[in-house]
Amino acid sequence: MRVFSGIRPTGELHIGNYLGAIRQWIELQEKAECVFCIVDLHAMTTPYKPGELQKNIRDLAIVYLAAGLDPEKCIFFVQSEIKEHTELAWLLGTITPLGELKRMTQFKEKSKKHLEYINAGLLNYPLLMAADILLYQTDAVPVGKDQKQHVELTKEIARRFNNKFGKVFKEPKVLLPKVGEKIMSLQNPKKKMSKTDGPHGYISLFDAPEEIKKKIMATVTDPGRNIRYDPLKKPGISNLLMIYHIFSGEPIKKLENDFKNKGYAELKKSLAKILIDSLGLFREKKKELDQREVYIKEVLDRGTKKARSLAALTMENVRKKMGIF
Ligand code: AQP
Repeated sequence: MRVFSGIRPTGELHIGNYLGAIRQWIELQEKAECVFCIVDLHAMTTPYKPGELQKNIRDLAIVYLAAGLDPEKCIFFVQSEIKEHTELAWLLGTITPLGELKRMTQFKEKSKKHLEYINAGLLNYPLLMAADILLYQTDAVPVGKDQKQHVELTKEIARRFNNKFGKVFKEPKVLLPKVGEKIMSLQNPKKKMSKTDGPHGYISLFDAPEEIKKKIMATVTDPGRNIRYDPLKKPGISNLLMIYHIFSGEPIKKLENDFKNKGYAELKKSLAKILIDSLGLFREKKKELDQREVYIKEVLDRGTKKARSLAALTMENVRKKMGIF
């Protein structure tokens, strides 16, 4: 089975990115051929600082390594290093109706969020994502729930291409985590946790213990004192219980019981401790990797070489089928 996924180098990674995507990747690298990308071209579709992009790419490579991805078991590389991604995205655009791109939830949400920056790249994001996935003959794409719609569109595009020009692409399926597919913002539990929403809404994988404690204690919760998992009526507390459950391994029912006659503050204090302990390892590994510039470059270069040969094979086939050889 071939697996592909990627993350935008747009800043600090948070526990939502970890639980929705990376945690699945770590399991998958043991049983599938995995290709994990740092999708820098996607990062340019929302406001960004060119002077910070290279640092963000390097930091994301460190996250991949610190989280436990093993470059001996999977390929990882930077998207813009392989020109086939943009070439295929263009070609896929010629067979994709405009209406399908306009109805994508991410396009609508990000257009609302960045009114001054509604660029064509944002609209075409799913085409580039489809190219990323289809170039590697991907069977499965492990992502959080917010990206499900894009993977479904990719499948549709692959099917349309194969019907029109002859079979080239596999039709990929989406892989959502069993739990944690959508971790909510700490400041607004009705919205998903997001890197670009400001640091108070998320816990970064590298936050210091005192920051973790401060952010968890300041989490927006719900009226009342009852600690009960009910995402509709109690979105704030349910989000905290879900995070607690995944990091501690304790069933939610047991947590509800343990905190039955205790207040929200008790739950928050205990969760902060769990997070501080769980994320301690990331911080240590990051410190070590920060000193290993040459190694990180080598890992990415090696990944680029492997990915490039896979991408070139698919592209040769696409070009032939579309009549541009
Ligand atoms: N809150 C979340 N819960 C579960 N999974 C999540 N993902 C993102 N947020 C959550 C998953 O993380 C992967 C990487 O996402 P991305 O950086 O490529 O883009 P994104 O979905 O736009 O992530 P952010 O954090 O919201 O970043 P910004 O603020 O830059 O847009 C994906 O698999 C995603 O599903």
